[in-house]
Amino acid sequence: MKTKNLHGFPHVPYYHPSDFTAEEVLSQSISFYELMKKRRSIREFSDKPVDKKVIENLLKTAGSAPSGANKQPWTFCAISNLKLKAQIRKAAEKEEYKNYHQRMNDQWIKDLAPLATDWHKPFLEKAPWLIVVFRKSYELEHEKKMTNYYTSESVGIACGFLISAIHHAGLVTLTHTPSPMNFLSEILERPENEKPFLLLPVGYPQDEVFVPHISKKGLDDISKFYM
Ligand code: IYR
Repeated sequence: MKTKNLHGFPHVPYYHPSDFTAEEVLSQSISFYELMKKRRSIREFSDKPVDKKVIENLLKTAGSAPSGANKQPWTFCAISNLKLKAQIRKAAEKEEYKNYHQRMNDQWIKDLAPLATDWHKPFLEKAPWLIVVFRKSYELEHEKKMTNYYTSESVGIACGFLISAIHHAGLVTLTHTPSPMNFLSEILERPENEKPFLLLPVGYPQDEVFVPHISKKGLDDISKFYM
């Protein structure tokens, strides 16, 4: 393979996935938007199984995300074990009960009302897979702490890849953030350098699912062009 040395490190040719014309670039940008805008957070899952191979591919996509100094500061725990899922549901509902009854202020409760959520989290058992994403703020190398960089940004981007891959595969998820989440470290026996970041139940939706009638801001509201 052709290589080039830059600052003493080997660089390999970048193979662009295709040579699209400007028209094709436009049509690609439209078709991806058309696909992604159909994505919704789904809380009602079918118990139809999803093959482990599918989850592996989704995680490989997440792992292809960019990260600070390419440190890849993440661990994706994929759980289909019924006992573990039941344990996670029980612990999450305990925290969520406190959230909905004490911790969230009136404004927060009001903001959540259109989503019709509450402290019950049956999807944590019903979805065939739970993916718990952990953020590694440092690595332990020979008992030495090696700091990772921009870990929240990096893991956030990897989660974006993962959510897009789940949707592209025809499956559904929701971004569940039970708070506090440390029970996940205990149940999954994660090391000290890993902190729970996000929980994604993954599976097929139930036969008939209704989602909140909400809309996204328009381009003018989210962007400003400087030309
Ligand atoms: N974590 C809680 C509450 C919740 C918070 C936000 I911000 C949401 O967008 C949705 C829910 C729960 O999962 O119910």
